[in-house]
Amino acid sequence: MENREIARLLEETADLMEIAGENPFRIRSYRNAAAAIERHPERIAGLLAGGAESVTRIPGIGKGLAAVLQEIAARGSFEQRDRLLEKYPPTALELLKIQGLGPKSIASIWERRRVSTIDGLEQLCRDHKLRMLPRMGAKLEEKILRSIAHYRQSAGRLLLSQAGELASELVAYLSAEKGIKRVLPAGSLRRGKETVGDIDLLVTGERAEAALDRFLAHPSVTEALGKGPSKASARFGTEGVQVDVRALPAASFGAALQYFTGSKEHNVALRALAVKKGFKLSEYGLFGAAGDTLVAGAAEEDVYAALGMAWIPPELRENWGEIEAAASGRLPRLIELADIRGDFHMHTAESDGQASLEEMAAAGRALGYEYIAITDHSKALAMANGLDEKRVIAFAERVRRLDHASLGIRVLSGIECDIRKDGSMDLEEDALAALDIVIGSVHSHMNMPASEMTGRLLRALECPYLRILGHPTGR
Ligand code: DGT
Ligand code: CA
Ligand code: CA
Repeated sequence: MENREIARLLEETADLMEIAGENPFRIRSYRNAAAAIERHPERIAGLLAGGAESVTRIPGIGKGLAAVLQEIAARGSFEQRDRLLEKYPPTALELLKIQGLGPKSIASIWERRRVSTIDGLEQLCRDHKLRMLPRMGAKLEEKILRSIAHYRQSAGRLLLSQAGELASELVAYLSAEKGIKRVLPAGSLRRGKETVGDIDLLVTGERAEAALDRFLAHPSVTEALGKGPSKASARFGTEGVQVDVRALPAASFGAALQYFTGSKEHNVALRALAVKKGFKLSEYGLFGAAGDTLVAGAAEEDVYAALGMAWIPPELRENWGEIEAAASGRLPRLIELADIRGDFHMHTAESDGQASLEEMAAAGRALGYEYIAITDHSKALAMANGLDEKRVIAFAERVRRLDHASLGIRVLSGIECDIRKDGSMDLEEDALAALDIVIGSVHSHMNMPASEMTGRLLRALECPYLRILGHPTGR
């Protein structure tokens, strides 16, 4: 099992413990351990082979958790998780993703109505039966119906970061097979979309077909969905993500990469243009109109070049005008990670971050940044140990005294000041004035009617010290 999967089991169990109303300190310890494991550079499964002591060295993992980890490594689950899953069906975990529904409500709905699925919950709301349960009302029913609609839109898709991690794990795994020359992600993952429906991998090399068997033999495959001579599909890992692997001959690898990178809209437009120019374009290559002479196929660049245009970065391939731009040499230069000169939003251990100011400065310098702004939470976020006016002023003073030359990076003093319900700022202006930069963010009362929320934000923007509006969409 990969660390990511072990971490997920622990997180899931912590969620179930929360639904069961168990000891908050134990729940915290599971979550902390999950975070530590996910971050840990070595494979936990490998470490465990050397005995329990090898994992108790990791901060956040004591003897009790080490035993749990050994049990997970041995049989893929552990006693406490099994016990909770007997009590609550696994679908209850999905209910936690519905905004507005906490673990206590989920437990109550299950105990009183035996409902543990999203469809069941939706029905309860539609039948106005949720409001009959203690501490629930008509307003909550409406809110939950909205949350369910929102959840369904994004359900089944992975965040780009998660898909990227899974894909690189698989790329490394498949590349280890002899006779495999290249393994590349295509599809929405290669286009850098925010979410990814399924992962598409392309393989080439004289033994590319062998990669299909190796893929299906991967220990994290949970369900094989099919295998043909040049394609295999399976559900993968605890997330159940679909992965499609295609084995391709080198001569058409570029054309296939172009085709399977998509988007579909980009492909349709490109194919129409090819036809207009007297070609035929498919995943097998760019051919003359008769379909028998291969014009381009081995490299993606050649396909675009033969169509009279510059190679188009995958991130632009959505048929939003990129084909016309490429044909007339007007493609924009994309912003790369290396273009980022600094970061204006970061928390430290002063509030709910984990590292100190000095550690953040060192990390910023290592990334090649010229500056960072430290912007911890303000006092309204008491749970995050937000700063009050006194601490803000002391912090601004501390930053002024820093020896920036020896830090090797410019550090600015800042705050992520909470915007109150009425649009006023959480801190007095004197304190805000002492800082280099002020971010204002909404963290509460997210469900106001649009006009009220707009009024609230406009009032916040009137504050003369506010320079940046934080996470305006609430994400
Ligand atoms: P996803 O998986 O929903 O995040 O989005 P994609 O873009 O990865 O879509 P997917 O996995 O269904 O297909 C991968 C690529 O294959 C897609 O971007 C373009 C190409 N493709 C798939 N179906 C068609 C089709 O019917 N026509 C054309 N022209 N291309 C297609
Ligand atoms: Ca895909
Ligand atoms: Ca696919």
